[in-house]
Amino acid sequence: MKNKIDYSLYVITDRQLMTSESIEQSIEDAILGGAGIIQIREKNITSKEFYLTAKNAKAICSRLGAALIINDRIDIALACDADGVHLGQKDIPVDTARRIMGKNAIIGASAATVKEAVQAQRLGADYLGVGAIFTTETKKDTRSVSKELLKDICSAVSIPVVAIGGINKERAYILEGSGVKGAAVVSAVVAQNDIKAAAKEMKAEILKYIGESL
Ligand code: TZP
Ligand code: MG
Repeated sequence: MKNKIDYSLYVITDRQLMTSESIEQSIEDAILGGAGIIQIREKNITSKEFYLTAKNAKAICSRLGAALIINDRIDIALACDADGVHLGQKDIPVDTARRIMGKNAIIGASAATVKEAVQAQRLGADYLGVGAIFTTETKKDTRSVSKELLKDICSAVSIPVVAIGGINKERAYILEGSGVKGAAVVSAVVAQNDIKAAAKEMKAEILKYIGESL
């Protein structure tokens, strides 16, 4: 799984913003629209609810051939046999997560500076989420990353980088020439009326600017 992830369209769930009846439906529709990697991001539910959602999500991702990443929670990722975990600068360190999860887990890290990016790679991260590229209503405590800095980060590391923060169809142009392997989006997909169609259109836009074909 780990070596053949399609990072081009990375969709992150959001219970508050989603137009679907359930997280599971958001995930299924996003994958059917072309997402190769899904992250479940939950901030306000119980561990039990998180686990049950993640377990259902894992079954959907396995059936449809997408990777499942859990935000923050190594315990939930292990419990539901997810493909990996995504860690911010305030979460458990990447090398510690690696020790707990093993070599096959996909460990992603957030970085907003070259120093953080290089450090995350050195500690064993498999990919980086870099942003916020644009201001976004979806997450309050973001740091801003310019196109220049995004490029510098991509040049400084050899692992895949995905851009995040306020990226939508109209703003996918920012990816051009940056060196990213894709974009991670919340509202541009899960907050749209037709999640599957939004994912399909978003993926086409991303591929147009990162220079890969569908
Ligand atoms: N991390 C940095 S920005 C962001 C996260 C989780 C939110 C991205 O959401 P959107 O709706 O794609 O701007
Ligand atoms: Mg986090």
